[in-house]
Parts: sequence; C-alpha cells; structure tokens
Amino acid sequence: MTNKDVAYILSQIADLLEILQESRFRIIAYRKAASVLESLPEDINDVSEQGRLQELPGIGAHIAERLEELLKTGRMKYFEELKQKVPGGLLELIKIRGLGPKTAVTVYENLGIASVGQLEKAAKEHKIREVKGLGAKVEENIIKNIKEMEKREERILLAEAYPIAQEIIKELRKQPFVVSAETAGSLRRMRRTIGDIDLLASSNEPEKVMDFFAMMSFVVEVEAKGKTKSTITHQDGRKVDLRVVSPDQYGSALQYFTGSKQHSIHLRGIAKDKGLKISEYGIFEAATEKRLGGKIEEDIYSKLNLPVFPPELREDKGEIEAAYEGDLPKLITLKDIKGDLHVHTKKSDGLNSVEDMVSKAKQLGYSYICVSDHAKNLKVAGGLTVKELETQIKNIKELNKREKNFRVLVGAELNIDNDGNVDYDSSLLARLDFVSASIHAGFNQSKKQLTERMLKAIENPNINLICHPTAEILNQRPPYELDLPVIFKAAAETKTAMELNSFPNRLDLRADYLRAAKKAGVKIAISTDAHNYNHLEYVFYGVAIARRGWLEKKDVINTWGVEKLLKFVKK
Ligand code: DGT
Ligand code: CA
Ligand code: CA
Ligand code: ZN
Repeated sequence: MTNKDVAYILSQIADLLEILQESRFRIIAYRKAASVLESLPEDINDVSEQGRLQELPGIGAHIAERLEELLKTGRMKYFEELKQKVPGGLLELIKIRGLGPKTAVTVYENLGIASVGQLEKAAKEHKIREVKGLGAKVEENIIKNIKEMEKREERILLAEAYPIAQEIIKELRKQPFVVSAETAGSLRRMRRTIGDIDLLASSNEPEKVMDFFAMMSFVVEVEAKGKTKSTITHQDGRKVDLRVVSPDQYGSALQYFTGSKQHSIHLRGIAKDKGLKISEYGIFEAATEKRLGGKIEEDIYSKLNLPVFPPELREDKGEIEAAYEGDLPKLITLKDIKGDLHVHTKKSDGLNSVEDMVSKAKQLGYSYICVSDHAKNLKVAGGLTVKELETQIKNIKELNKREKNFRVLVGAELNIDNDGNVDYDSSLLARLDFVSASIHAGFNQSKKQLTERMLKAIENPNINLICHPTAEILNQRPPYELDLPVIFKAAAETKTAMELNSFPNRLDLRADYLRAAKKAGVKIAISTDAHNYNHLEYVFYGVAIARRGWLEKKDVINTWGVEKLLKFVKK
C-alpha cells in the first residue's frame, strides 16, 4: 500500500464520519492524518515497521493502531464497519461539489436518494426544493454541479488536447537531460477525442525529468509521481501522463504507447510467426531472448518487413495488410491545402469582414477562399436576404479586381429544409461560384426521411458540397442516421462533394465514413466553417482526420488550383 492509498482511505473515513454526523473532532483528526500522509516524504510502511507512526504530526494512538492493522493485513476493521453503516452511493454523492455530507444525508433520509443518477432526476423534477432546509438554490446548484462533474469525465477534444501536449513537449525538449519527447496514445494517432493525454520522453536521468514535469508552471496538481511515470492535472483541468524510458528503448516504447492496442496486438502476432517477440522494451529473438533493437520505431517495423506507419493509420483497420500488398495510401498533408471552401463573414453570423478572412488565408499560403454565408431561410444565423446576397456578389467582384494572386469565390451555405428544398431560386444560385448546403434542424426525422432529404439536395444541380453531413457535435449530439452507401453513391454520380468539417467539435465526416466515401468515388472538401479568421487554422485538425480516413491529395478538392476546382463545379 502506498502513502497515497492510505491517505485516500483516511479521507474516506472522514467522509463516512461526516455522513454519520460523528464528533467534529474525530472528523478533523482523520482529515488531518490524510493530508499528513499525502505529503509524507518517506514510505509509510517503513515508518510503521520502525514503530514511529505516533511521531508523525496529527497521528495519535488510535489512528496509529488502525494504520498498523491496515498496513499489516491490508484491511481495517473500523473502516469496514463504517462502510457497512452507510449506503454506498452516499460516498459518491458527497463528491459532487457543493453537496456536503449534511445535504447528502438530508436527501437520503427524505427522498431515499443514494446515487448521483437518482439525485439528478429528483433535482430535475423539482423534488429537492420541497425538502425542508434545502430550497430552489440548492436544487439549481445540484443540477449545475452534476453537469460539471460529468463534463470532466468526457473525452477531450483533439484541438484542446493537442496544444496542451505540444506546449509540454516543447519545454521537455529544451531540457539538457531530455533526449527525446513525443506525444503517444490516441493523441499521437490524432483521434477526434482523447481519453487521456499520453506523453513519452527518453532520458538517462529519468528522475530529473519527473521532477521537472511535476514543477512545470501550468501544473495545478500532481496526481502521482514515480521514478519513470507521473500524472499531473494541467491548469485546463486535463490529466497528462508522462513516461520516461532510456534512450535505447525509446522506439519500442513509443511504438507500444502509441498503439492502438489493436494495431500492436496484430504486430505481435506477426512477430510470433517470425520467431520474434516485441514489447515496450524492444524487439527480441523469441528463442534466445536476444535483443535485436528498439532505439527507434523503425527497429520494430523493419524486422516485420513493414514501414513505420503514420500514427493516424495505426488502428488495425487494414493498414498492415495494405502495407504487405503495397497498397498504403500516400496521405494528404497540410501543405497540400490551397483554399478554404466554407467561410462565414459578419454579413451572417461570422465576426470578420471578407477582407479580414482573405488576409488570414493569404498568411496560410492559400490562393482562394469561398465566402459561404448562411442563406435567407436560416434567420437565426443571420442568413442573407436576396438583396444582401446580390450586394455580396457585387462587392466580391470588386474585391477580386483588386486581387492579383488570390481569388474570392462567392458562395452560400444553404439550409436543406425538412423536405429537402433549399434557399434562393436557381437563377440566383447559378450566379454563385460554389454552393454548399447543410441540414441545420429537423434531426429527429427517420433515417429514411433524412436520407431522402439529403438525396434531394445532392441531386440539385446547383449544389456542389454537403457540409457537416451527419451533424454530429462531439460530446453533445450524436450523428443522425443516414443511409450512407446510398448517399455516397449519389454524391459520386452527381459530383457533389462531401465536407470534412474541421471545426474541433465536429470533425464530420469522421474517418471511417471518409474511407467509405473515398471508396465510393466521392470527393471531399476539408473546410473549416470559420466564423472568425483564426478559425481558418482549424484545417490542421481536418487534415489529421483526413489522414485517419486514408485520404490522399487527389481525393480532396481544395488541394486543387482554382481552375480545376471550378471545372469540377461545372459538373
Ligand atoms: P484513449 O486514451 O482512450 O483516447 O486511448 P489510447 O489509445 O491513448 O489508450 P490508453 O491511454 O489507454 O493507452 C495508451 C496506449 O498504450 C495505447 O494506445 C496502447 C498502449 N496500451 C495500453 N494498454 C495496452 C495493452 O493492454 N496492450 C497493448 N499492446 N498496448 C496497450
Ligand atoms: Ca490516452
Ligand atoms: Ca493513458
Ligand atoms: Zn457553416
């Protein structure tokens, strides 16, 4: 048992005593003891064996005796007895911020509530405010704090995790005692959402790395600190794991901790057939245990006659088979992107002018953008009236006269209504350079209805792109159901592109749908749906997801120059 384990038990005892409304002094005593153990510089087991427990501040005869029992037997009778007296869910209840033991006991005694789920339900049904001594304010806080608690358990958006990790990696690499440092896990594979942030470093002085990591300026809590692995909470509330290995094991460790687990399991099977063994420590001859390498990832992959896969592909979704058959895609890169086809301005619900968007686009090295403000039927998003769109067309025409190596396309993001119809009449649409359409409401329709609705838009000759096709919002709204094979077939036939929307909480189409779309012959636009000029940078995440979807430059229409793009639009 570690100091931390013991401290946790002591604090649970304090919680239980609070729920049982025991003596204030006893509760404080257990809290104090827990905090002493939390920061104790030596191993509690040693202290106990040497009979020095009572020498520690805040540890009296009673607690010392119970600790000794716990450290010797792994159990503490007193703790077990307390737990018997309190329904299990109550301990969970008092973890909700602002809900003290007193309130927990009150709701338990009055309403029989002993779990977070029951509590949330009762609060939503306004049962809490009726309990004597609680009231409406308490009820509101309960709902708010439960929501917050759930949010903390959500997966992190890639665009949230990535900058945090890069900041740490950059600092680590500057340290003389760090040989290399890199992201690992789902973050290195650039999944849309990340469970926890995994980092890996190599060093000959691992303890220095651990010390440095724990003391970085944005660390708000050190959850665990070991000789080669630590976990901290970043000021953004996110947990970050860092492991350190020796430089000669860096490659095998990086391969292992990048995963995915499925990918690595598949590799291990292949290694076994070749009489080899791989682990985080290296690649070995199975019979003799002789180490064959592990300093770089290539040591592992090359012994299996495999290339070092781009991390985005390491999901065991056919990449290993494709590599043996020489069929791996040459993945698209950020440099291939030449323009953004989904950009809003302040004329609808964006923040900036066309000029602002253009100037940022030029900084990114683009040669075009398409201004696609919302259209008239989407009033909530400031959709442009016919007259406003006419003005937009005129203004952009003027602007293009002043531009030399840059082209602003005029477009619109039409709203596909419940019947599959869109804004404006087709003579006006025909005057636009590039037309997008998307579903913004009516998500509760059946799969059949939604599919037909979208098909109608796809078959509309004026429409070139379907934006955020499944309407999924990460951590908030699941994708609606579509008959994707039917949709993709129609899109390929009509040369209607599908969007990979790069906005961090969308990243829609997701990787497996992109692959299916590509297989069906559908072209993809990686756009940002920028509502201010900084959003144009989100394309980075879009490209990452495109890579996870095995997309190549040729599959993506905004890697083309503007002439080729407009030729595609003409269908
Ligand atoms: P996440 O955090 O849920 O987004 O997903 P990952 O992929 O980052 O998974 P995580 O954090 O549990 O573990 C990091 C990596 O460590 C994982 O990608 C592969 C490796 N790993 C973890 N558990 C196992 C295992 O049981 N077997 C193998 N081969 N690798 C594992
Ligand atoms: Ca992870
Ligand atoms: Ca992890
Ligand atoms: Zn949009």
